[in-house]
This record gives sequence, structure tokens and C-alpha cells, in this order.
Amino acid sequence: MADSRPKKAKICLCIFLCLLVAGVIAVVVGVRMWRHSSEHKKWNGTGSTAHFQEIALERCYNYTQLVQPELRDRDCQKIREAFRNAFISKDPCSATEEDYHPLLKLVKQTVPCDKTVFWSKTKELAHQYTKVQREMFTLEDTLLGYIADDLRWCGDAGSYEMNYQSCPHWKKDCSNNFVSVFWDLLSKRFAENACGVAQVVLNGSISNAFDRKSTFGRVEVHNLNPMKVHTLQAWVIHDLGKFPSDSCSGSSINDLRWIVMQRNIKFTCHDNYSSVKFLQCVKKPEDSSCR
Ligand SMILES: *[C@@H]1O[C@H](CO)[C@@H](O)[C@H](O)[C@H]1NC(C)=O
Ligand SMILES: *[C@@H]1O[C@H](CO)[C@@H](O)[C@H](O)[C@H]1NC(C)=O
Ligand SMILES: *[C@@H]1O[C@H](CO)[C@@H](O)[C@H](O)[C@H]1NC(C)=O
Ligand SMILES: CC(=O)N[C@H]1CO[C@H](CO)[C@@H](O)[C@@H]1O
Repeated sequence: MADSRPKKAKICLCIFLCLLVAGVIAVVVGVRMWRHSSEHKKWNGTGSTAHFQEIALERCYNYTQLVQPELRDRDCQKIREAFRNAFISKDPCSATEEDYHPLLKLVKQTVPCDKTVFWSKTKELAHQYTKVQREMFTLEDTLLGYIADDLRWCGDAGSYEMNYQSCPHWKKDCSNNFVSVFWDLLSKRFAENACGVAQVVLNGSISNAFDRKSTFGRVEVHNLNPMKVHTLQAWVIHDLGKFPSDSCSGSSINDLRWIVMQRNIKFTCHDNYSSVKFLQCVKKPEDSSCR
């Protein structure tokens, strides 16, 4: 009895040490795994917008209650969730149009005929224009465009979190990232749904007012439906006080005219549309051309 005591103590000590070592190993492995899972892959583009979820939800409420109250039956919680589900836990360079189909199905919005306004390199002015002409719509005046305007988002395969550190850059990383695929799909649908007269506000203060590589030149113009759209009206806007670099008679607009007429849609073009000019003059009344 007496001499079994030290033996028991030795065994106890041994078990204690074993448990300690096992515990330390478990903690080290656990910390490493946790750090690995929270360490997102580094992409070359800016990360998701901070508070993406809250902003998307609040914009959805604003839009459906204040901007277009006829959409007040839309369920913003569901829309936010469908938006998140489109990209969360997925490889951010594997986006497809199908990822967004549930979201688009949920939102469905039609723009009345003659009210569609495209823009290229004239975003701010085009938005001022539709703000004044309340019944006109740019893509950002539709619910999904309004929610996503200027936001960035991406997730990570094997994580339920959004990646706020970095997201794929469309050129440096991949073009099939979730932001690019979203805007291309939305732009395509927006163009397909246009009817009657469609308008496009182009920038006459850059050398190519029409650019085949822009979203308008790459996606929208090719998805206008000739059975629905009879005329595309282009407004080439020149910045006040700047020498005009392109106009309706320039070669880039000729390029556009050719594409549109090939598609059996009538094309008209106007330099310095007076309603838009008026907006420019409200901002800069001292310009000589505003008198
Ligand atoms: C929603 O509308 C309110 C009131 O007009 C505004 O203060 C707020 O910034 C808007 N929120 C978003 C996310 O646009
Ligand atoms: C046209 O493009 C120039 C250069 O990018 C920009 O400074 C200007 O604001 C644009 N004009 C309009 C009307 O958007
Ligand atoms: C459009 O307006 C700008 C500024 O007033 C002027 O400089 C330009 O010559 C005009 N362009 C055309 C084609 O009328
Ligand atoms: C084109 C480009 O800039 N690629 C970079 C993206 O980021 C990785 C890692 O941060 C760089 O190795 C690439 O050169």
C-alpha cells in the first residue's frame, strides 16, 4: 500500500502532462484554423462596401416607400436575403447570371414605354435629368439599380462572411466576378425591356462619345428589341466651357448609328439637348452659353 503511492503520483503526473500537451496542441491547431478561415483571399479590387447589408435594406425601403410607392408590396427583407444568397459562400470569380435569377424574379419591375434613359460617361448628369423628369428611368432609377449603385460586394467559398478586405478586380483578377456579372445582367434586362423611344445621354467632351467597350456599347445597344423599340435618340452633351471633342457628326456616333440601323431601329442624334443644357446652366449660370 505504502509503496504504491509514488507510483500512483507518477501516473497522475504523466496523465496531467499528456492532457496539457494535448490541450496546447488543440489550442494551436484551433487558432491556426480559425485564422485561416477568417483570412480571406487577397484580390486586387476594393473589398465589399462596409455595412452592405444595412445599406441595401435601407435603400430598398427608401425606394419602395418613397421613390416608387407603387412597388410598396415588395418584401425588402427577402430581397436583401436573395441578393446575399446570390454570392455568399461562393468563389467570387465564379459568378453566372443564374446566381442572380432568384433575385431578379423577386423584384420584377417594368419601365413604361418611352421612359428608358441610358447613359455612358454622363452618369451624374443623366441622374440629375431623371430626377427632374420624375417619370424617366435610368438603370439606377430601378429598384435593383438603386440598391446596388456604387456598392461593392463579394464573399468567399467556404465562409458565410462577406469579404470586406478585397474583391476581384474585373481586369486584374476575373471578369466573371459578382459585381460585373450583376451589372451586365441588369443592363441587359433593362435594354431588353425598353420600348417605344429609348434615349441615351452621351458625353461630347471626350473623344469617343460612343464607346463600344462601355456597358452601353457592349451590352445595352445590342439588347434593344427592334420589335419593341422603334427609335433610339442620342443626346451628345458638351460640358460648359470646354471645347467639344465629339458630336453627332463625329465618327463614334456614326459607328453607333450604323449598329442601331443594322438592328432595324431608327436613330436620331442631337447635340446639346436643351433640357439637359438647362440642368448644366442651373449648376453653372455664369457660363456665356447660358444667357
Ligand atoms: C433613405 O432616405 C432618407 C430620407 O430621405 C435618407 O436620409 C437616407 O440617407 C436614405 N438612405 C439610404 C441608404 O439611401
Ligand atoms: C464628360 O467626361 C468628362 C471627362 O471624363 C467629365 O469630366 C464630365 O463631367 C463628363 N460630362 C458629363 C456631362 O457627364
Ligand atoms: C454645345 O454647347 C457647348 C457649350 O455651350 C458649345 O461649346 C458647343 O459648341 C455646342 N456644340 C454644338 C455641336 O452645338
Ligand atoms: C494584375 C495585378 O496587379 N495582379 C496582382 C494581384 O494581386 C496579386 C497578389 O496580391 C499580385 O501578385 C498580382 O500581381
